Amino acid sequence: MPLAAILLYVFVHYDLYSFIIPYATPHNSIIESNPADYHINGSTLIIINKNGKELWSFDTRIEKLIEEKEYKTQEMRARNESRAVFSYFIIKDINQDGRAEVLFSPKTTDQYGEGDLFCFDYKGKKLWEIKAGGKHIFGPSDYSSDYRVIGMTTVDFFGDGKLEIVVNAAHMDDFPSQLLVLSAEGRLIGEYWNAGRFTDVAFEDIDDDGTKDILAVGTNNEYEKACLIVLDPRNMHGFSPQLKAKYQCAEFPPGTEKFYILFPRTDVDKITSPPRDAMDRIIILQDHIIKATPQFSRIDYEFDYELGIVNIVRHYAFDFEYDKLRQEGRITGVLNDDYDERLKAGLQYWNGREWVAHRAASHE
Ligand SMILES: [Ca+2]
Ligand SMILES: [Ca+2]
Repeated sequence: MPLAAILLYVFVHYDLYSFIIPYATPHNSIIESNPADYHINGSTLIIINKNGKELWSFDTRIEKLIEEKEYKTQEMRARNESRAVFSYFIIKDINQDGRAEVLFSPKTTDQYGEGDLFCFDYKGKKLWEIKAGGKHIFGPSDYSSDYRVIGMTTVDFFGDGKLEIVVNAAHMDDFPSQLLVLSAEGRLIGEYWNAGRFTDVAFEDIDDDGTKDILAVGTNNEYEKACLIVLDPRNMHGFSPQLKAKYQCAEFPPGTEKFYILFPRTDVDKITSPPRDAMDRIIILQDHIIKATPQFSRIDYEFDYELGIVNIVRHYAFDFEYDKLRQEGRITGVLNDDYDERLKAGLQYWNGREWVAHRAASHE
């Protein structure tokens, strides 16, 4: 080997090793010490790294903690379904410090004693904790502070890389439900109360001001209808628009939602389904379309980003059910364009004072 080649060989290898070796060790140690997965053993959460080695554990002291497989089933749903099924457990670098945090909400077999959400750093140090819900009076009744965390999800609302946490919480026994937005540090950014469960959320900057908006859907118990609520995470307070005193909470101001829309019941779902409808899911489509689908009729309602209705899509299953009920004499009517127009006209928007049958914002 000529001398020049030997020198080149030494130089290249020296160079490679001088870069690889010093960086290899800390990099591996980050992977080694980073939370990657978990087990649940009795009342204890056990955090493991990607090689399955135990890193640390946290004893919830809850004897009736649900089993690991139930946590993992929920995670699978969150991953596989096209709706944001809220997780009970998230491992993610939410504060952008290069290490994974662990977000954990203990779930119990009888669903009582829930409502806590913990955030741990990669070493198992508790960074913060919150308790969802609270003791409030709605109408004439006291509602206890027994709330469940239905689930949570993370989203970067402000485009700074740090993740905010959206928590879906619900009273154990009745309608009060709370959607919370927390910063990566656990600070409460906003909370909105609804007289009915939240079932799905989507995040999209619909007014193009640089902050993602929250499109939350669920049910409203007073009206027994599916609902769509548009919220700005920077200005999120108060309670859903309710007319009956039973559903109102004197402690909360009127809600700061941008839009609140109720969806019409169909003649089919009133016959075949339980009294109260709820939204199954919300999805943002291409071309600035928001698609919301109530769970019984499965009819797709497509809105533009100003929440005007642009399209209604009925599916085969609904038409089939309709024909069947018509043949049985339980429904009179025809499925045609007029039918769809009546559905569109059946949408109700809250205009800050009352429900109206045309597009309106809550605060205009
Ligand atoms: Ca982190
Ligand atoms: Ca926005």
